[in-house]
Amino acid sequence: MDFTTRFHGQEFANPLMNASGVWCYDDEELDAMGSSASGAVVTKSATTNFREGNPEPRYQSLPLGSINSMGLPNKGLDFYLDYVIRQQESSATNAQKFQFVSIAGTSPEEDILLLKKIQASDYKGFVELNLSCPNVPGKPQMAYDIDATRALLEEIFSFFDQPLGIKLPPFFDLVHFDLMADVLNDFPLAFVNCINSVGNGLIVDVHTERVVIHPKNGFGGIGGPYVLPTALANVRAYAERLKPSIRIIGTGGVESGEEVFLHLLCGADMVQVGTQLQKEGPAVFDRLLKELGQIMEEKGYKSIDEFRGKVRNYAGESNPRPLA
Ligand code: IRO
Repeated sequence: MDFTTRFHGQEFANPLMNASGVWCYDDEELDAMGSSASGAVVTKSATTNFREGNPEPRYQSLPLGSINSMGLPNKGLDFYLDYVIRQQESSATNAQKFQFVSIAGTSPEEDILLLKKIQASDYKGFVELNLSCPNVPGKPQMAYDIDATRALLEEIFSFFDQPLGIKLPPFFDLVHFDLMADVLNDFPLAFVNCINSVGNGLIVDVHTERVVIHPKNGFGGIGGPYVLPTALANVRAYAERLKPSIRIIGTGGVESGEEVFLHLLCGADMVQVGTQLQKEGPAVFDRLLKELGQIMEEKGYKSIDEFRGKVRNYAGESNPRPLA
């Protein structure tokens, strides 16, 4: 089965990646992702300096997904740049996988400083700018402010010339998709990644009558099967609205090969896995590829490009985007 995925001139063995935040915090986790069957790897969203993150417990696995309020724990941008540059310069067969560095300043000013640091480094690859972290107390999810997002992108593209994508929070109103797509289409963005966790959900244990995580009185980002319809809607909404040069990474609700297939069918170029990777560890990628291969075989597809973006409306018509 041919899972080969082209993404802005880069070729990956398959479209699967970790979602930033899961299995990408330190050397040990990143090495394990490197050895996994994933097509690519993204690093934990980085700030300028090391951050401890929020108090524990800050992650809870749930029957239908997960809730987290990690609070951006990370080892600082230098650590992730060094790691990825080392991998890229190595002769390892998996060196090609390390093409995505995620950053998340706690202010627009910090985002700019992080990007200037990347620009001045030897890193060559994609940058995923996270404008949607829901868990830093007192800090809004930047991308919900559409005017502020435009202003930030204007400043970024006045100096930054490496391939940049942004990680978006979920939107729920078609007018919001229109407004955000109008902003994104005005910039030479390489990709959008949708969606981040559904921010500020609340999980309450009926027996103890308590919330299940400590930070923010229990409010946290929801992931996993709970969010699949929202994730697919966001992927499809941007596939219908963005210019073809802005590619799409689909994230949210992948448990099996079926959800990988659905993300691709709705228009995702690559697909990230968060909650299920946390549950199952990096071996999840072998299973997902096997299951995706079985679905493709049953349907008679030999490559992903044969069905990518071709979801049909109720009348049976499809409106795929041009391929990468
Ligand atoms: O709490 C986190 O570290 C976190 C981040 I930066 C994010 O973008 N999304 C998420 O669910 N958790």
